[in-house]
Amino acid sequence: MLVTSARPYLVERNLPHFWCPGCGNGIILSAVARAFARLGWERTRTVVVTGIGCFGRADDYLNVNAVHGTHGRALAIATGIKAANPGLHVVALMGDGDCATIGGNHFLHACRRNLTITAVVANNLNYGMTGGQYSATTPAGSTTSTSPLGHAESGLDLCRVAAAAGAMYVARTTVYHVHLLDRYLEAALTHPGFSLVEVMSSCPVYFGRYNRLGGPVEMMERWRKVAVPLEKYGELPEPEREGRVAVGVFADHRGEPFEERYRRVQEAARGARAGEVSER
Ligand SMILES: Cc1ncc(C[n+]2csc(CCOP(=O)(O)OP(=O)(O)O)c2C)c(N)n1
Repeated sequence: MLVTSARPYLVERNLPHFWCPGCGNGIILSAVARAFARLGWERTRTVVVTGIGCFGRADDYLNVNAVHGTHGRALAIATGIKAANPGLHVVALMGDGDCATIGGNHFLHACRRNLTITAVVANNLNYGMTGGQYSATTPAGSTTSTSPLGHAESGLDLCRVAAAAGAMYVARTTVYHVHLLDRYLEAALTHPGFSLVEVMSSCPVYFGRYNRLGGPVEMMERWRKVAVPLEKYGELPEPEREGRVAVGVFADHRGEPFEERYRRVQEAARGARAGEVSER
């Protein structure tokens, strides 16, 4: 039933999608399409913006306006679109490489600026499309194609960064917890200001294989096991947090989004200009 209601938002002629068996991207894509359907968003007033990478191909399958941007720049493009036309629903779909790594600076400023844009990040903990290199979210010690002896850096906690930078709504879930994914997406898509839904996702072909996490089923099972509700995660002694992922809502604030502040500045500018013209 859910699939049927999402149909108008999917480009069925492009299906099946090109993602590998066991990849979490299809789960996230269908949740986004279902959310659009539940909210009844007009397709002509909805824009998805993507960068590059496996999840960056998501716009091929969504039957709304789409801009396929360059790696790391989805949020910069989304910012331009929303600022120019605040009446549009603007959603950026990105991988962790796209959002947290190459696009990290755009991400910080999008959180701080608080235009009403929703970022959906498929965090598979590596650069999937180019062969499993480490990204900014790859956990320390992980094996990737560029850290064959174990990753020496620590992974970035995207949700904490977003909350600290001022994003209005921030939540994390996994591809196993689809009910939470549906709930968080709907909350994010209807929240004024910048919102982020980070979805921990499986890449069995690279991250899973390099780290001996088993196949698609085992990786799915693993998300169930390692996910800990945010409140409980906070109570865990430091060593027990190792390998676990806090899921839940990291920020949920109400405030005036950028587009409203910007509209006032525009009005003031028009007023000043009109004054100048009448003085002449
Ligand atoms: C500016 C730029 N640098 C590097 C690349 C090469 N490149 C293409 S996809 C990709 C990795 C994408 O990883 P991520 O954003 O995590 O998405 P995933 O493929 O894992 O879904 C890279 C580095 C590029 N296309 N553009």
